[in-house]
Amino acid sequence: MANGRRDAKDEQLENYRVSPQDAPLTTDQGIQVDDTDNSLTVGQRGPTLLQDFILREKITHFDHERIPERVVHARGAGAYGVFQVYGDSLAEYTRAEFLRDPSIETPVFVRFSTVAGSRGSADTVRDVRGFATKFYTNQGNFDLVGNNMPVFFIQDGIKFPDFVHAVKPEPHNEIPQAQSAHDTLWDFVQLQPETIHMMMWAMSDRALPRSYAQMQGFGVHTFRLVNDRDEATFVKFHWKPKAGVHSMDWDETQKVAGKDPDFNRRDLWDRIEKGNYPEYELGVQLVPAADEHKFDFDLLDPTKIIPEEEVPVRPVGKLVLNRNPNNFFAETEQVAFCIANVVPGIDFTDDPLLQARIFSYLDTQLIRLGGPNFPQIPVNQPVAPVRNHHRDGYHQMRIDTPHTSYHKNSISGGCPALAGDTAFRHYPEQVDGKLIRKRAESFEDHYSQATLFWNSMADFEKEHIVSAFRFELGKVDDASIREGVVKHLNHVDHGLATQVAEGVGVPVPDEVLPNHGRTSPALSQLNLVGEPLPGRKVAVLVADGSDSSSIVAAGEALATKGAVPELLARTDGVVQAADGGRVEVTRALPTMASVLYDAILVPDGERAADTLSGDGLAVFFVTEAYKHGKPIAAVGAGAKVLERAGVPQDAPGVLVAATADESFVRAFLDAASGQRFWSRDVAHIPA
Ligand code: HDE
Repeated sequence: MANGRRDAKDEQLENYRVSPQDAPLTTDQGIQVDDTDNSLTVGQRGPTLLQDFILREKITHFDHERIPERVVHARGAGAYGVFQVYGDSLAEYTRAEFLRDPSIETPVFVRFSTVAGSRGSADTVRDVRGFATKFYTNQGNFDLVGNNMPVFFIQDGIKFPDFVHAVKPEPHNEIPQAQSAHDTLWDFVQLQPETIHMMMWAMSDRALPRSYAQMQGFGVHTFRLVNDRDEATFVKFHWKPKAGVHSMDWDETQKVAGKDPDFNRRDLWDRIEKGNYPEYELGVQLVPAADEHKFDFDLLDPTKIIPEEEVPVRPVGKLVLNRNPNNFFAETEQVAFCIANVVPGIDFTDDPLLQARIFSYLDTQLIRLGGPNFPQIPVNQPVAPVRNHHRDGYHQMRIDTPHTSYHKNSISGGCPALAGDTAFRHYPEQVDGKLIRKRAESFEDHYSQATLFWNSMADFEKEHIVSAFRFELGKVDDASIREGVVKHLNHVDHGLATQVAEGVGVPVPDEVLPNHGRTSPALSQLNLVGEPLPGRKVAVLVADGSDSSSIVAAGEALATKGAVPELLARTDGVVQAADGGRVEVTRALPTMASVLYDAILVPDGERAADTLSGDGLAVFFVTEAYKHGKPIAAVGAGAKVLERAGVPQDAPGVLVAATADESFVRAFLDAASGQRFWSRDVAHIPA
């Protein structure tokens, strides 16, 4: 492990890691090979021979390298880690040992993803993010396959293919890639009002996470915890990031998609390599079985949250991601999550979306990973022992030695024997009813919680939501679809509908529908700041003549807090500091862009400030960062660069000081620790 200690999963994987450094190259058959650059030919310019098994094997293997990408969530990044509960407070609710016993460290693998884009699409698109966790518990694998938004687009899994077909690129020309701003998605939305609550989340800043370490995770469905006495408690699972919930600016995300399409993937990798391990707290909302019908929504409806103000989230444990995979394909691509993977003490509910998922995930792995033995792929193997009578199939890795492969048997002494009390048992739910195809009436209110979300947003969050709807619907060619969506928004909030209608050229709805006025403060990112400094990237703009004392003072303070200062100059190499010393440049300015950083510092130094003020790239760097609400600081002569960039010195989040003294550094760290400074007036700044 990254912290020097091996967990059970890491030890298991060690048996599969291959690194043939000092031994000669071989074929797959172990035959040593001395030339892998030239085919076997007749004479120097003659034909290549069919008998060249080295050529044939190399090409054949290459031809078969690809497997189907995931039908959704194709683009992702993963990491290993460890989960541990804080205490035994869940012992009365669940038989799951990893949730009851604080002495157990459970290894995990987490895969984050976007939903709509292909495997090679950009990270920073407007989309939901997957947050899937495989717990390798001592009672078997538990997969919590969640998202960074607590609700979903549809209520019944039978609609999933329709939804995915609508959001994916359109079938005739496969345009647009990884974007929801097109006719088919919004046509689906206008005809399926159950999507509206989720669309509010998808149009909010939650869809533009700055980092996988800075987004919440949600199990979405209501699950059950089941105790030793087979009593059940309803549960919603939450992940709360220690680094807080932070997002990017829409304009910024679009630029990052070009400047660094791997932005979130790289960020996750770098954080772990640098020891800035992403941390999340597991929280649970518990609802006693007797309270099932106490809410003004249905607990089984996955388009609804349980507001935290009604049922608080109890923090119960901690997840730390501390090791990067060794091989993307073997681990991150081949990991197979399955919502049906539950352990004793965790059970499903009758949520119709959840029920379809229980089928879908296993089914999809059969085609994606090519047969029923995918649980034997190293990343998927439980650390709990596996013994059963499943046999054969493509890619069988086990050599089962018994002469029997059936139960019951006497020949193998009845082995493996059936488990006793430790076996998985479903909650003995009482169910009775007629077979029907009809959505429950209790699932019919599609707007109240969308309104709750809207009401709970800070002003800047509301502005971003309006702009997002305007952008997305603005890309929809069919005006009747734009109008249809606006009519639904009118049920959410008339003000919202009016602003969107005005932006997309459709009539403002006449009817002013009432807004219930309720809020849930826990929904606003303003209240979810956390400890964001570790992993934040700070650009320090330097040139010959920069003052090294301000670079060192700010740089050291930032690095102590886990932030990552990078020195950018026109060219790579070194710059000569004002005191004659040499300052090493981290990256050349033309290879980077302000959108790849969280904050900017321009150190003191007359000559350097003159050079930077005359460099369009450096000036634009600062202007753009200002537009995106980032903290900007200048020391001494560095203020000239800000002036040239049109950055008002009295604007929120702009710091100018004569020297990089302690109070300046403290103020800069403070500014870099909050949300962005969204209140800046930036209308005059070109995109
Ligand atoms: Fe998924 N989903 N999903 N989904 N989902 C898949 O499984 C599906 C849903 C989620 O990193 C697929 O292995 C159906 C909700 C994540 O590998 C597939 C329905 C939530 C991931 C599938 C849903 C999710 C997937 C594609 C409606 C949040 C990525 C490849 C009934 C709670 C896992 C795969 C990873 C992946 C089906 C709805 C989250 C096709 C049928 C709700 C994070 O099986």
